[in-house]
Amino acid sequence: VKRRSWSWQQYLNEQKAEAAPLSLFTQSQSFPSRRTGFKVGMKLEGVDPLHPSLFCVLTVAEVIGCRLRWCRETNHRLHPPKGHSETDFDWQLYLQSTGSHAAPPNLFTDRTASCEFSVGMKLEAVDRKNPGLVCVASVADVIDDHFLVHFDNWDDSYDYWCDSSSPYIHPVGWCEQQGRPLTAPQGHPNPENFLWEEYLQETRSTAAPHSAFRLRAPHGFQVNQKLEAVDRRNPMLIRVATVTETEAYRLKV
Ligand code: MLY
Repeated sequence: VKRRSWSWQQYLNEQKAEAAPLSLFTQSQSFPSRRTGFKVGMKLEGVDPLHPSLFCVLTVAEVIGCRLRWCRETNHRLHPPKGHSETDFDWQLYLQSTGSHAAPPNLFTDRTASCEFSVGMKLEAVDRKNPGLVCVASVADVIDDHFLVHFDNWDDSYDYWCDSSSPYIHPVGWCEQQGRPLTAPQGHPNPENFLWEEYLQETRSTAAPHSAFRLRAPHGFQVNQKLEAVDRRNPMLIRVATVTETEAYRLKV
């Protein structure tokens, strides 16, 4: 018996199912145009996925296709590696002393784009850990066209990075206009009657301008479409997957 490896085409025929069309994927989700140049051992700086407000010294620990696994070297602020001073961490000396190389800048996608958001601006944002809540939030950091959303008077464990096209952010006044409850900052004296005008004055801050918000188009995936997806419980694995539920900006795989 001739054994053949698993085939998408055969599977789709058997299942009478359709592959999600290529046009629905972003460029980075789509077929890579070149091999990644990152190599195991290269050093770089990056966000700690469990503490998105912190930048750390990282090492490429593994490369699979176009995906990198980071090994976090430290959890101090640029959180230099243990045993190095916070104030005068020197990348050059560090690379020399560890006999390692920095990942060359050309390996990073060029993000020369910018956005209208700047640090300190206020907005209304979905708490992605409690997606039913739209809350009083601030821009805590900006890098190119991405910014860090922070929830006022909460710790940074709810923070997340997004860009101006995110469906999770809204201008000041959005909840009122939509007739939806707005979650006031933690400890607010009168959370039921939170007033933006007052709060902006008290905190001497400004609202992010309406023009900064550029909601992207809905994703367009449909139930029953097949695709390949990273298993988030075991990110080593890329699995055969089916879209089972959709909302305009979210889908269940
Ligand atoms: N039940 C949760 C809610 C936390 C909400 C935080 N958001 C608003 C940033 C708790 O009290 O931990």
